[in-house]
Amino acid sequence: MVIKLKETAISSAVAVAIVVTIAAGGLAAGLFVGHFSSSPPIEQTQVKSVSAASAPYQLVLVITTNNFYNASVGYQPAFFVLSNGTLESSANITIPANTKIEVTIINYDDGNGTVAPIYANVTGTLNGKETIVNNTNVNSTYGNDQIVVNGSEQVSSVPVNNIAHTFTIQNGSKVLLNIPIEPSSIVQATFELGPGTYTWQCEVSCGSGPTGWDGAMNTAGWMSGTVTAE
Ligand SMILES: [Cu+2]
Repeated sequence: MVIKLKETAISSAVAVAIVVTIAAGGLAAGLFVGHFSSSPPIEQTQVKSVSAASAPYQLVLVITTNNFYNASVGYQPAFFVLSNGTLESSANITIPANTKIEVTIINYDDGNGTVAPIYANVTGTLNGKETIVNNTNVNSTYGNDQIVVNGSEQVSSVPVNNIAHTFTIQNGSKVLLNIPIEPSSIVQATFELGPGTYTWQCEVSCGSGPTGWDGAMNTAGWMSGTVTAE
């Protein structure tokens, strides 16, 4: 009995699909061959191109801690690109040029470095802002800095002593993009880059050595790398 019901449901669904296909084909033929043939199906082409242009490109970066660097340095934090469910190297990040990029940075690290005050400001993003989705744990009310986080919070800067890492792109001394990232937080921002290859760098001294600028900080795929917009 059950099997028979399923069969009936499937065959009627197929029948409906065939009818719809024939109807759509007839409509399209009418538009092209009928007396509307001098004007193309404007509605359809416009809808397609607008939705494609306005959809931002999704870039997801993940910062993990305790990545083995080498025997003398030990473990270091590192940026990765989340791609099809896999953490891939952040050494050379490729994005489309002149396109809205919606970047989500998932940071599992609390950080232990210092940063120059200029990098406390959000720079180069839509409205000069970033959204901190959460700054300690999912469902927490207070983050480490005692900022109340109810779901998410839009900020144009982050307290300088509460930045674990940054995702920063500079052209010489000009800051093109700066996204400060709070400890154990998820940060979202939208930006756009013209074509070219840029250097990205975390500006928090989260690496090894006396200044914290060795190890991860000066190694591509850890706390620096390139961004190619093409
Ligand atoms: Cu860092």
